[in-house]
Amino acid sequence: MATDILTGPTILGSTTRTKIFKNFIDGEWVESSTGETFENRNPADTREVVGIFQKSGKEDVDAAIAAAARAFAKWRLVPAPRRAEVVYKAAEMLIERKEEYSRDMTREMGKILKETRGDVQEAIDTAYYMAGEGRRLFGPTTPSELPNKFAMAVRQPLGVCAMITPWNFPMAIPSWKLLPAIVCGNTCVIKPAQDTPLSTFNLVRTLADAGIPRGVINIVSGFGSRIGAPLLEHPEVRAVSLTGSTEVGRIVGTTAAKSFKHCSLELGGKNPMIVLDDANLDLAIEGGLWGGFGTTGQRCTATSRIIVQKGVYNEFVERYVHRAQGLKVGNGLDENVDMGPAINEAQLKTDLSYVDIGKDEGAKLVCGGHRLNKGEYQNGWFMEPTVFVDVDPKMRIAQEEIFGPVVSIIPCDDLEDAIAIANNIEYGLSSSLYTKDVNKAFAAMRDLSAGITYINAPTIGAEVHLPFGGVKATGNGHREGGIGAIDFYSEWKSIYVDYSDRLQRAQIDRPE
Ligand code: UN1
Repeated sequence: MATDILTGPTILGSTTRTKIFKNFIDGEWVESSTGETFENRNPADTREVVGIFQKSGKEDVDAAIAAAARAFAKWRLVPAPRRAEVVYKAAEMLIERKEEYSRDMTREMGKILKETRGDVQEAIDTAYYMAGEGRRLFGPTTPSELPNKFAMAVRQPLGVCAMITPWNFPMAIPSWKLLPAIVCGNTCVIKPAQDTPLSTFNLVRTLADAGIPRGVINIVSGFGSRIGAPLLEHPEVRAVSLTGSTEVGRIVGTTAAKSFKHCSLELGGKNPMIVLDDANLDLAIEGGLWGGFGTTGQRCTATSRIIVQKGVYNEFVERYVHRAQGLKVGNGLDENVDMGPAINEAQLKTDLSYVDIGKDEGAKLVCGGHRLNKGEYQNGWFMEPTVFVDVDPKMRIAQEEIFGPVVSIIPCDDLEDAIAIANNIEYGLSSSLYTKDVNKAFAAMRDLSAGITYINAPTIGAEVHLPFGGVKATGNGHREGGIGAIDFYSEWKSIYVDYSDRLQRAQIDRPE
């Protein structure tokens, strides 16, 4: 097999040679037909070029889809348990490569090593889970209403699936999509986020090393503006899966609808954590810091609103802010760092613009709010952990997804008030409640409108064998993770076998 990496030209001022990564199409590592490339730079130190990737065009997309379509003819006939064995083997290989891939991910994405190890682990967990599904893929058998007739439903693959993935979980999220898709017998073309293609390459390279046949998984790197439409509009593509913003989701959803493709959208969030007077405050503070500033707030599940009951409001705010001020910001490769940079300049600008928006709206800024760009920070996209208090739930900082380290703390009267505030929002991905009262916990589990609710834990940290996704503008009703993913990447075929040797008319012949 051709190598996936070329050694590129020496970059100015650097003594090391930068690696050039190629597309993976039909089992070969190939350069883009456009002849153009783009740089992947480290957001903690933009002097470092992590790799150079292909800036692909329509021709590359068409070649990848054609390869996937050819591979589908054979792959769908490979028994599912055998398909799953390759996925199992990839899990074992990922364990061996975990440290290397985690370091690569911190360099391209910025989040701290603890978290990038978690990201690779999430891909490993998904691989083991989906490998097991290869021996299930259960469907119902059921009695027929007629004698000597057998009835069942089986899962069938869809065909070529297109995946568009985000930069915040650059290995975990591609694994949520690719692994159930191939276990179900589909073939795939994936376009990784342009900020973080390397981690997706590492995942796909591992799957290739584990023995995925040529054409079953193809990677085309580049920019959505150029290759998004050719991927989404191609008649041969039967399913589309996107994790991204609500704005992009609307475009992808309407484009896919025109040719009746299955379409799974995982979009924005503005996730509330409720802290009641009876909560374990130490635990709630710890959870709120992890949920709010983990991944620099760049998770769709990030705890971006903390709704605190009046009896503990002042104490919570004081202690939370004190702890947030103590978080160490820096390069995620340093094990002492708690929070890495924003992914890129545009995201940092957005984060900072929301600081101004919050101030203009009259929210009280009590922590952070500034860019860090001196000394160790001068070459990265860093900002301080930022907290607004006394936030009105209608303010933009409490309604819009920022995707940065900006937390809004909102006072509330009681659980009922808290749930009303929590639900009065466009999104509905994750939610959480801190209380020791089991009655209140169960009421919240029922009434919070979100795809995920945590009790006594923050809004982040979903496990891969449970459904992942949200309500309202967070998605279009599909779920990733667990059996939801199998449901998306397969479709039902109902089968009737009549062994009576005579015409039996359903609904008309009604035997005694
Ligand atoms: C995302 O933010 O896009 O539940 C995914 C979590 C992670 C996945 C987050 N396991 O926070």
